[in-house]
Amino acid sequence: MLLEDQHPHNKSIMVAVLGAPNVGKSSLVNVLLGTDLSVVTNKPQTTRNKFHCVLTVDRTEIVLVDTPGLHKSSQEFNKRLNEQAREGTEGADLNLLLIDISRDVLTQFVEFKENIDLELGPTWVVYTKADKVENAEKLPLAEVTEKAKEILPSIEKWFLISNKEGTNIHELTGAICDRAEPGPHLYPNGDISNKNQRFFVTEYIREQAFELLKDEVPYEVAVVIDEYKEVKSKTDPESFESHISASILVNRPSQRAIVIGSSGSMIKEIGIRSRKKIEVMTGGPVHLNLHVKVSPKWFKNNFVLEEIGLPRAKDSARVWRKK
Ligand SMILES: Nc1nc2c(ncn2[C@@H]2O[C@H](COP(=O)(O)OP(=O)(O)OP(=O)(O)O)[C@@H](O)[C@H]2O)c(=O)[nH]1
Ligand SMILES: [Mg+2]
Repeated sequence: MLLEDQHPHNKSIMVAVLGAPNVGKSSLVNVLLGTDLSVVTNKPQTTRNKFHCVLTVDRTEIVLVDTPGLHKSSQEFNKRLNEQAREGTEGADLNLLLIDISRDVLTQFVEFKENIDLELGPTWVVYTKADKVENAEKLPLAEVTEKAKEILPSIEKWFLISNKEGTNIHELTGAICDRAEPGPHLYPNGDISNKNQRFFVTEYIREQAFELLKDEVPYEVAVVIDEYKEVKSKTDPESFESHISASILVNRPSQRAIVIGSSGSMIKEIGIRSRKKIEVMTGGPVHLNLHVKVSPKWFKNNFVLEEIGLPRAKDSARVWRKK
């Protein structure tokens, strides 16, 4: 019998999605996938981990690697985010470098080059947010891209897209498929990510915390799962419900009060909104129990950082000595 992942017409390609914070990387991943898997907010540094999102077009598997936005920072936490982005390029056959055309374009290339600090393989520039600029298609993007090649010689071609309006998404998908080489699929069993449901539960809770909280609070929030159980439904023994307890970690007691909100209104809203998205993912009812815990300077604590999938970076400043 012919194994499905070894079908002679199978093709596969791994594509790293890179760029500064807030340029629309996770939005593009979701638009290509056709589902809201990756978290998107209007605040920069929403994505904290690199991970695979899998899309299959006919016999071509496209493994998209969403990554955190690359930026300059001397803080340990941000260094680990940048490291995730750099690691996202490992094994990639193609890099998509996203550039927001509603911001200064050449500066983004220069800063990207400084922050990635790696020799990149084949790279396509994807200019995003075309809908935000009037007559965007008339911008001299061909000339700009030529200049950008002096900074990043691995650039091969460019696209102008809008995630919001779907402009040129079809063309981009087609070009990626054409670029894929014959070979077995990395995810032959139909998995759509290399991260499990626990990961996405923490992401969907954090996404709502990011959306609803202001100032520094979203950046000083992390989410960890305390308990995750699938139990048979009492009303319908054929189906399952998820019982999930999670903690929202904050840095200071004052932030705990903010995340709880007056009479618990904020934590209730975070719970209601994130539960809806978790239920879509699990396909069944979810009982979500949220707690807020003060964990001072959790973003400098190696154990917490490891737990939320941010291991030490090559340029980590601190040496975590054993006692
Ligand atoms: N108008 C417009 N807004 C967009 C477009 N693409 C993304 N956005 C918005 O830009 C913001 C950031 O989008 P994300 O997809 O989270 O950006 P990101 O690059 O993944 O950001 P980080 O994870 O923080 O690095 C969100 O408010 C999106 O709705 C687009 O094509 N047009
Ligand atoms: Mg993102």
